Amino acid sequence: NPETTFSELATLDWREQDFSYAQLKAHLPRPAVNSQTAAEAVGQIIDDVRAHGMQALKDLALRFDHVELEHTRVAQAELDRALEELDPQVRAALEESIARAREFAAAQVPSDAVVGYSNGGSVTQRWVPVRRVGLYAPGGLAVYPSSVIMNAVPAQAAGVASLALASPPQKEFGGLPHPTILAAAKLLGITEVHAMGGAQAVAAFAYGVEAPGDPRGGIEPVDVVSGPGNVFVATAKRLVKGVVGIDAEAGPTEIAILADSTANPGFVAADMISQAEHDENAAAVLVTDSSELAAQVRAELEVQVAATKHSQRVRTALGGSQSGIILVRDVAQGIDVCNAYAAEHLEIMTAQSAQDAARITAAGAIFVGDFAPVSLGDYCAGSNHVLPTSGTALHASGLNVNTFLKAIQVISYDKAALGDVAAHVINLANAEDLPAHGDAVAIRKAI
Ligand code: HSO
Ligand code: ZN
Repeated sequence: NPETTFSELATLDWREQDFSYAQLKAHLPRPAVNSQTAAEAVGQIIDDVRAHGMQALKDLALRFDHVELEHTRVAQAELDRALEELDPQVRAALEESIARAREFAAAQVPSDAVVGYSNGGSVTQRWVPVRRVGLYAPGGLAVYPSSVIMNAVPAQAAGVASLALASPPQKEFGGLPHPTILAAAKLLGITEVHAMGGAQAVAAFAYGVEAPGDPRGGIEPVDVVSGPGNVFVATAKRLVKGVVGIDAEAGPTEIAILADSTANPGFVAADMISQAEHDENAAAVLVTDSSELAAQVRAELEVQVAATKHSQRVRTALGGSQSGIILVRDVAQGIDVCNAYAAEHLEIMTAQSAQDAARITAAGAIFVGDFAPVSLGDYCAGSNHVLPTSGTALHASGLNVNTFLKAIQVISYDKAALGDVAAHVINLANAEDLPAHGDAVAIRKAI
């Protein structure tokens, strides 16, 4: 029945197309590029925080958050209270999410790599955590305690000794960050929480804030700033990159689904809506070789979108140029499309979902089969939900323990071991016209 089909979603019929990889990339549904930049305003805020420290943070809290702060640092008693007042069901869910994420993060910790060469030469790759991490949790419209978990757990598993959390002060909570954010921090064992938001929070973490004579102290500079945020936070992270490390810039969320005629259209539609509900700019793309499934999904969307709470937002996201249904000849072509798209989240609901998943070479995370929806991964699968968006999964990874580790290579050679390769070093040094390099070996009389 054509009246019950969801008409907002575009269809791209590629069954007859033989796109090259480059053509595929050019034709994939992507958001219209947004060249708007907040760089100038953000640059001024960063300069202000560097010049005026805590006073700037207070002034900016008044200007942007309409809150009078005495200090950014949240008292321990407030963290305790937030956890005491947390809904027990939400607490139990956060605890399960933390336990699963911790188990998986612990398993990711890499071991040192050691190679011994003849005569006692060896090189070791040693993994060392960064000293301190500043984690940002947005406030206002998006309050995601789950993102506090996703950022903090891998940092803790990496062995980062010092972890600070920033979240914007909220007028309706007496100038404190949102209570669920505070409760999540308490559950995670984060004791240093600052009521600061936006670009100023990123600047305070990157450069530190001195507060001489203040009993609550200043803010120590961090080595890595991670966590999601609005355009100001994202711009600030880009501007301080290099001074500190940052996690990937995660843009609006994306779901791609590779499905064949065996997929359940109700599940497919529900999962598309689940990510479209985040943002009007969210992307939902269905890749299928079954025009029957495509029609059934449209019918499901018609019913489910009408019934969902954030219906208008979902309609806008599904109706945007970044969303659509791509019809392919067969699952093999579908896999090529998905590998070029490099979705943040890719679901595979095909007859051979595990085998098809094994052929995926680019995705932030892959959800295999009928019972692994993205929302499981958003909260409680054990995997991380901070994942590369807008095709950056072609080269980038989701947040994991490695984000917070550095590899240091350690070289140990004795005289005999150096003697084995001394002539080669000298010959290469001469070939590069850098004879002093060779002299540094020769002076050791290793040849
Ligand atoms: N799907 C989002 C993460 C999230 N979902 C947080 C719910 N809360 C980006 O991966
Ligand atoms: Zn989500």
